[in-house]
Amino acid sequence: MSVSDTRDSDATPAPTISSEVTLKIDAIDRVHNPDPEEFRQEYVYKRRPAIITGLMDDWPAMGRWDLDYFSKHFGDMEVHANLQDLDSQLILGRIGKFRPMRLSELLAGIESNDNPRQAQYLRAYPVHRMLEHHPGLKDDYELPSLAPNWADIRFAAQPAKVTRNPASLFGLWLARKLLNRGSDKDAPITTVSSRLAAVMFVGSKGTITPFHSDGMQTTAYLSQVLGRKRCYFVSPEQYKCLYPRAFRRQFGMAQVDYRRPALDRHPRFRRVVVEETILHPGETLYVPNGYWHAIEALDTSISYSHQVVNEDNALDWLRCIPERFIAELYFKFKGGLYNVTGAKDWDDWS
Ligand SMILES: O=C(O)CCC(=O)C(=O)O
Ligand SMILES: [Fe+2]
Repeated sequence: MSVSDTRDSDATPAPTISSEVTLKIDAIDRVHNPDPEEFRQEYVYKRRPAIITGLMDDWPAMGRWDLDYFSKHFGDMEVHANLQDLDSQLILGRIGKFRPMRLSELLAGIESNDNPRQAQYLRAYPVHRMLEHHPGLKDDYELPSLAPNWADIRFAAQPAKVTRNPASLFGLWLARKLLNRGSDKDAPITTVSSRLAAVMFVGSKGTITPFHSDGMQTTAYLSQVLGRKRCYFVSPEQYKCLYPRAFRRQFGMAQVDYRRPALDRHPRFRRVVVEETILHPGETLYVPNGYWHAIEALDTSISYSHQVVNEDNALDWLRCIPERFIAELYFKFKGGLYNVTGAKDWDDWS
């Protein structure tokens, strides 16, 4: 497995995170077509983020996906556009407004945006809905064979190799049963469903997803098709520096604004150590479960994210389920789950 860490010689804008934190620039390993077992040893089990190169080399999406492609095939879909106001507080669920509109209208806005204080985003849109609309989309990409996904029917669940503990083995069996149901079936409300196995991101330069860790302890493989994205990472054990909201394992939402932190309210943020990298087209970002990340687009951008549950994190996922019911009630009480998480188009959470 060869590891490299070269920064592109292109002029890259200065980091936007508050200068109060310790920032490690270009701190994430790049690995080219890693052997799956080595990748697990070096990154998955050690819970280290990585950029994987070579995984998308054969994806037709690389030559196909641009704003015109999405307008042609999905333009008449009704979506919730996230209209981001970059001067406002950058906290998940608070960043700008959500407006229902046709995707074609949103794409036109993305194309013509020249206001650096605003950004338009189709954020975390469920790919299963796009596939229902235009089944040909499935030919454009491939799930990384590196990461079998129990939340997707195309991967048969593997017997557990990670433990001999009977209780854990039973848990893994149960998680597999709940997850491996096939993407054409209705999702029971008790699970992170196969419908959430993949989400799409299409946005203008400047879009932001503020610090969060992915809900229900899924791992993410974020494949970048168009444009560059700057990624900031905070390791799981530093979570207190980000002041997460309650139920951080189910909905990992930081309350600190990483660009303009209120240090009187969030003094621990000063102590955080942040790793930074820039993700380029053709590269796949591996985000370990529970790892905090904030992502901002340096160009007009299209990315495809696999949310993965398999034997590596299925027990963490399963443990989240009982608490999730309480979390849902709590956030509904706080003003509506959608308003809090900003996940407007996720029908599985309703
Ligand atoms: O690219 C983004 O804006 C966010 C991506 C992300 O958080 C994920 O794939 O888990
Ligand atoms: Fe994420």
